[in-house]
Amino acid sequence: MHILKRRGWEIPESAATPEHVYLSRRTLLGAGMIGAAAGLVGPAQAQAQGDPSAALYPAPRNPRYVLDRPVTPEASASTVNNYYEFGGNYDVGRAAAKLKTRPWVITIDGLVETPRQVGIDDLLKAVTLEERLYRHRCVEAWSMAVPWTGFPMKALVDYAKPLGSAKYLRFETFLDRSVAPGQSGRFYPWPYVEGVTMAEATNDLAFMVTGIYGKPAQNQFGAPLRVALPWKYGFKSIKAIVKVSFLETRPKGFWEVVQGSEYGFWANVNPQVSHPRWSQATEKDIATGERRPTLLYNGYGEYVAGLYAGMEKERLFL
Ligand SMILES: Nc1nc2c(c(=O)[nH]1)N[C@H]1C(S)=C(S)[C@@H](COP(=O)(O)O)O[C@H]1N2
Ligand SMILES: [Mo]
Repeated sequence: MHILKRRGWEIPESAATPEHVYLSRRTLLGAGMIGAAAGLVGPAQAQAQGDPSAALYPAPRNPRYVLDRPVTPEASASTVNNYYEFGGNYDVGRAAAKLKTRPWVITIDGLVETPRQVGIDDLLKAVTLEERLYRHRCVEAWSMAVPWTGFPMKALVDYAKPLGSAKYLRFETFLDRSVAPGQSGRFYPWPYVEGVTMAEATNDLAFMVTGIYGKPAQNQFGAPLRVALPWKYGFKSIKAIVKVSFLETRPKGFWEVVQGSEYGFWANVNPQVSHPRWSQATEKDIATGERRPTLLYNGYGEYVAGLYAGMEKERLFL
């Protein structure tokens, strides 16, 4: 972050997209310029100041999670993002880059042994990062497949030490109107909130994401900490988390509050249950534009179908 600021004089604000930042930092490191400008001893320190977690990447890939389609090119995945805090279109990279992700404190509260606050880098020391190839299916019928880096949500649950009475996790995104223009839209119930059951949170597939494509996640992906629940519609995968609460009662998600007739708590992917305004039978690949049939639980039924046995009366697929 410090480096970013110091480099303000080198590149115009308009060119400061994450990829430009990355590339020009490397160029500067090669020329030995950052150390000189910042008064640091060397490139390693400069890099560490830029992102304290950079040395944790790339993390080893967990071979258990395989795809049935190619990985979406980074250039596509990082330019088609949904992040309403930074605008209603999909091109939010530049706006989201303004969010400061260090220091970043996560509050853990509710039904836990001891409510606590933890900085993201301390949390990263308490877990082991791995890479997983996951499909990602937005409720708006587009999809991608990406290499996330992160740690099992179960590790977060273990770290939090919930009480036996905890039945749900509730996640909350930052709230800062000065940096996120979308949060000035008073129609929406900011901050963004999402939730899962304890059984979902401790399922093998539930993943806390800190990185993508073998490096720390750029802000548009939800840095420094977001969720990935690949068997559910994308809106469940909340970004930029500042609070995790353990509750006895079911939390209401952001979109459920906005439009409960269209977006529910479970939001499991199902090609046979249409959104009230469109079909979910197929999905469009964000990179190629190709349409492919959508799969029940986004193809992850072997992992998660058991979670919903006997719950046929619930709105499992909205
Ligand atoms: N805080 C926050 N989290 C969010 C959203 C958002 O607008 N704000 N959008 C959701 C939706 S609808 C989708 S599809 C995914 C998109 O993730 P991606 O941009 O990494 O593809 O993020 C989800 N998480
Ligand atoms: Mo979405």
